Amino acid sequence: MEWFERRVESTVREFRMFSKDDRILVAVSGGKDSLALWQALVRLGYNADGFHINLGIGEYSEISEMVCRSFSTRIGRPLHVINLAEEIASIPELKQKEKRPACSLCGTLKRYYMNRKAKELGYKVIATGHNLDDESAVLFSNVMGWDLDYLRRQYPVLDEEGGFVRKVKPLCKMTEKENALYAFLSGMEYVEDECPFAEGATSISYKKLLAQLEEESPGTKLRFYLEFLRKVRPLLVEEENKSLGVCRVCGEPSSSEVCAVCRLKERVSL
Ligand code: Q46
Ligand code: ZN
Repeated sequence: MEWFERRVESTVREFRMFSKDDRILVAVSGGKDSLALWQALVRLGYNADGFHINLGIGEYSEISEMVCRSFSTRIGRPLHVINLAEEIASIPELKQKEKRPACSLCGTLKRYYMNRKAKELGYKVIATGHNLDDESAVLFSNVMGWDLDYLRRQYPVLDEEGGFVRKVKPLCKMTEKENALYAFLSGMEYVEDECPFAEGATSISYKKLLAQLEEESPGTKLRFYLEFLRKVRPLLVEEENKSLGVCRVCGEPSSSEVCAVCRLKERVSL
């Protein structure tokens, strides 16, 4: 556990994610990664509170919220909860109305409300529990399509910019296994079931491939990810300078006149 926490701390320092004076909002789903992150940050003396979005996905969401609430009590830090059904509509409802994959809607909405609430509540930084397995799988898939915009944005720190709160991934060097072990050793209760919509995620096949490579040659994942950060990403950043506007309706950052969530809201309220 000490090793884990030291490694989280050194990652935070290496990428200059935040300091002990910053107010940090940790996005928690109820799964082991995000709860491990929250606990590690608190134990390291960071000023970190939790934020949970109830997605309205039946029993899965009910249990997730409960787990987050009891974890918040356990570590003695406040948890902010919002309910998607109250803000706009639940994920299953939106999927029905929009005929779009649940995860793409869910991703947009999580990003939006996380950012919005962080600002409303006065937090300077949003921390998420993305791990090395997640990051290397996403990198793999972006490399397969040579998606330069996505590649450029793939960094464990996204600075505050044009209405976006700073976003960080302090577990980017930890594997899922390490997070699970930390959670286990802490005697933590977390949600083991996956979201019922998780099945079709394309990143799963990349995770499998990477796991196979890792098995044959340990360290592959970490090398793949860190060498990208060190050697390739700086080249991509150099020639980038895209400016974002703000949504005419809600004032959140958006590349179009009315942001995706406000357009969605308009459609579902018809
Ligand atoms: S919660 Fe949301 Fe995930 Fe469920 S609907 Fe898809 S994106 S799988 S991290
Ligand atoms: Zn908007």
